[in-house]
Amino acid sequence: MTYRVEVSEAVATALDEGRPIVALESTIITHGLPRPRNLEAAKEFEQILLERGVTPATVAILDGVPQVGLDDEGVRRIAEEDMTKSSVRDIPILAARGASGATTVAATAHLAALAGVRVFATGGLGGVHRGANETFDESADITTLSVTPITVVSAGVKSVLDIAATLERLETLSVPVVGFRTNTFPSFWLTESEYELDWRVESAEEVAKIMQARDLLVGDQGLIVANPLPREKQWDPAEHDAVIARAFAAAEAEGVTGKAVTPFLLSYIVEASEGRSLEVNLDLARNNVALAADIAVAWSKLGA
Ligand code: PSU
Ligand code: MN
Repeated sequence: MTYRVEVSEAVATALDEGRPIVALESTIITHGLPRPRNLEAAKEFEQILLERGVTPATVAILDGVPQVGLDDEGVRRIAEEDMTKSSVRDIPILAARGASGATTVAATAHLAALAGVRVFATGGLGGVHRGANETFDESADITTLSVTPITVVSAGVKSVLDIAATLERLETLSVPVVGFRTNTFPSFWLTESEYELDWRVESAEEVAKIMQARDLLVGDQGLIVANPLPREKQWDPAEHDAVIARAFAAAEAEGVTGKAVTPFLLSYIVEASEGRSLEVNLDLARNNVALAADIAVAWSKLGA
């Protein structure tokens, strides 16, 4: 048996012709957003790309085969099936068993880059969890991006993580982080965090040039583009702080650990905010998909 990554016809054609492509993750759909809104969101993210002349490449593992680019049935499956949350280390196990999995930022970045896709939009990256000095809970998103040549557009990392430690780890692992028209690292639902960034970019073309320089001077390495929501669209900071404190208390009371932590906190927060955090989450994801489209277009124009 030969193991392989299946690239959809649309993505294969766009790759051949040097046209812009943006990868999208499936864990945000399967585990990060509530049903049935998640199916609508998955279709909407693809539509934002299509409207800009960009080919969507939603990534998931279906019946053991990693897919880069899903058809309508594939998109329906990631929204409706209880498939496992899968990082890079899970890929060979799912492949050997013929099982299905939703791919995290790490697994999506890895599979998309393997297929030759160079730009990826997500909501928030995984990072270093609070208390990681005891639990060692640091997302494989971070280490994967240190060895994977893909540009990820995200609204920073969620304020449920240890943002300072996440930025330190990215520095240690030589993953560049640039703020898109901001000097401050965003914190997902909020436009800002208290952390300043070293680098700010003003345009998608500038990001594409950094990617080109990276390929020539550094090699296989990710690039994080931090894209904040406009302030008028952020979540109310007071409600944000209160709900997050309750979410942590609930996770601790229920003894949630490991890879269940992120989905638990996300769904708790949606419920406790009566859906207000969800609208912000969808807004920031759309915002990231649109910027990723611009970067993919700029990248394809460089013909690198
Ligand atoms: N952040 C979100 N929504 C999500 C995730 C992160 O706002 O759904 C998902 C992403 O797929 C990310 C993963 O890669 O959680 C990180 O999980 P962990 O912390 O277990 O590595
Ligand atoms: Mn973890």
